[in-house]
Amino acid sequence: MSDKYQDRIDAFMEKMKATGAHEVEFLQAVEEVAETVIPFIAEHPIYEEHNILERIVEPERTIIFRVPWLDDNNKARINRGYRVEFNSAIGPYKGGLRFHPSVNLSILKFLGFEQIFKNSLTTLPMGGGKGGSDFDPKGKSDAEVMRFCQSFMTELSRHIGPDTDVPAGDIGVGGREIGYMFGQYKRIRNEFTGVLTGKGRNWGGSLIRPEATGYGAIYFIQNMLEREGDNIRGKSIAISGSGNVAQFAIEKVLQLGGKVLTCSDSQGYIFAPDGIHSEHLDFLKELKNVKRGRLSEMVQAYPDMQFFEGERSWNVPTNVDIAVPCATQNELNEEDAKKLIDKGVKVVGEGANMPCTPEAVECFYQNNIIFAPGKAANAGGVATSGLEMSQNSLRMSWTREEVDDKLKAIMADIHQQCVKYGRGDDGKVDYVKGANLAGFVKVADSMIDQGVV
Ligand code: NDP
Ligand code: 2IT
Repeated sequence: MSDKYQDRIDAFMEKMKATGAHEVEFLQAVEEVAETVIPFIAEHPIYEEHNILERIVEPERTIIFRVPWLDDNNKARINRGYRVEFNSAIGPYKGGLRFHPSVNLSILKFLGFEQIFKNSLTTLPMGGGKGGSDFDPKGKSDAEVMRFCQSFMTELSRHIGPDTDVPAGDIGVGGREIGYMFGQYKRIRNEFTGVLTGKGRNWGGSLIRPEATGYGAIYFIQNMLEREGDNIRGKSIAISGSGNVAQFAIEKVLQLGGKVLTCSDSQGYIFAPDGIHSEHLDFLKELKNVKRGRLSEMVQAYPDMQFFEGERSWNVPTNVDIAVPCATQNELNEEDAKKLIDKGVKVVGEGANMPCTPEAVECFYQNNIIFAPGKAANAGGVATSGLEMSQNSLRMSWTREEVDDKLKAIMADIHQQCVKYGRGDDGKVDYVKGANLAGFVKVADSMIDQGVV
């Protein structure tokens, strides 16, 4: 972050606010990119000549639609559906679908914008997109979720395709929802294609895709530690969330010999003084993925654990070496960052998208905490979606080991790209800068090659 360019950054952000001041999450994501990209552009005027920054912050297309469905009492219900097709310079739009009551256009634009850079970092040919709905799957029957997914896909199917736009899961969208949406797409189009990723194993899914985001985040943290001559073995780790990303981040930490002290859901967090073991993790997966229960139920089965209602994992009562937020955006603020620093945290890796507020990130930066932004650390999920697309095109499937090796190699490559673009004169790596610049250059150069479209 350079003071020299602050006026230009401020002027750019003022212009953004003039047309969309209410899109707070989107502005937050744009500002983080602008802070590193504007100084870079000043030194590389070709991007200025082609006005790339102003072009890249405008989605190519935004689709908003009504999603009518019948609940179990035959009452008509309505939700709003979205797909933000943000940037297709390096490949078909690619990115998840989120079903959560908080979903709005600002949140989906922030996620779609992040996805452009993340997908570029994976080295695979994928553009950026995101979509979803304010539908809340919690408390709904399987039949209600199916009817919602079918209605959502009835409209979405007009806009997507295996060479156009390939959605996947995100918060509230897992294997069950992808299955219902895939079935409806196939029925409407009479086509069995790789139009979605995160599919079931029997119908075109890739091994390791469910694990990929959590595993990838821990591989990335391992890469950062190795650069310091260290590793995860024996480290104490605070994790937030208890969904797809958190579950497999926990699993990989256990495999690498680390100790996970916490996980959480929207109602509170669990503290496991002796660490979460594989038996606990099996219980957690069953509880969240099959029974669709609440995390607080875990302490009934394991009385040695404690549940802190209404609190976040960052209140963990003991020291921690590493924090991995895996729940949602802005779930770790400046106060939380200070608490973690007081507890001895040395490394923070974002498993979720933008879970740390800008103030928290600044606090980590000022205190020399090694910090990995989501667009680098959680890119393993979409990278493995890219591998699923390749397998679908080849009409082949790779083994667990093959996919896992490719995932590891991609995470190591992303780490290298961050080091290349983010290393300072003192040898320290600014991973935010590195990820933004490495992600930006490939997309920007492709936009220049393809003209004003
Ligand atoms: P899941 O729906 O599987 O799990 C989400 C978890 O986060 C749950 O524990 C949920 O608790 C918690 N959570 C969600 N919203 C809130 C909130 N507003 N406040 C507190 N806790 C909340 O989602 P994923 O694990 O797939 O996604 C988690 C994060 O990782 C998101 O930021 C997502 O964008 C990101 N991500 C996901 C990828 C993927 O492949 N799935 C890839 C890359 C990033 P509760 O059950 O109580 O709602
Ligand atoms: O935020 C993300 O990268 C995802 N939710 C995964 C997207 C994908 O297409 O696999």
